[in-house]
Amino acid sequence: MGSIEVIDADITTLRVDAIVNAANERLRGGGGVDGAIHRAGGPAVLEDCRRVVPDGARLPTGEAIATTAGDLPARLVVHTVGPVYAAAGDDAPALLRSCYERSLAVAAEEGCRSIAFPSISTGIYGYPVDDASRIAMDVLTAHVDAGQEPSVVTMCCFGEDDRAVYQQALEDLRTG
Ligand code: AR6
Repeated sequence: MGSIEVIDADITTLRVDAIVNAANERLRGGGGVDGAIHRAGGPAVLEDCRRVVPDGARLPTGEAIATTAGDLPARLVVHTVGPVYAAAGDDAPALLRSCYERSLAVAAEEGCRSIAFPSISTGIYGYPVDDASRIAMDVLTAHVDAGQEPSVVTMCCFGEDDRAVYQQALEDLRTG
């Protein structure tokens, strides 16, 4: 049986098979959780990012790709690119959904049994957290209910306010 947990934590501290990074299309680091992951993971993460997305290339929004986790306690990092809310328009929900789905699929290909997600797109990329939480929890509950790997799923919010929003979205789904 799988599980979903919503926690308030720094994702760089989690000892899971895969942590997901809310990256950008260039995959060269940035602010927010991306900056925290590169700082904690060290130069090996950036080096592997250069290998999987060479200079001049990009990882399309809604896609995901795995790299080493360097010095992090996780085994690997799955980088995904969330939609910039103001720019994505009507495509924003489908693109955000794709981030969660593709990250799960990449982690499964890598043999991961546990995975932790940050609140993709709701920081610098401006996605309203209420709407984002419903999409995220919809994908994650469907995945776990289908009995697929990675079966141990953590939604790792940064701050109690966000944690409460994601927890509520989970409970709303569970109670129909
Ligand atoms: N652990 C868990 N969550 C965190 C952490 C952490 N250590 N640090 C921040 N968050 P953001 P985005 C939360 O802005 O909106 C970067 O520059 C944060 O509070 O990191 O997808 C990339 O390179 C928020 O809830 O990602 C891109 O250019 C959530 O992570 C751009 O930002 C996501 O906020 C991506 O923007």
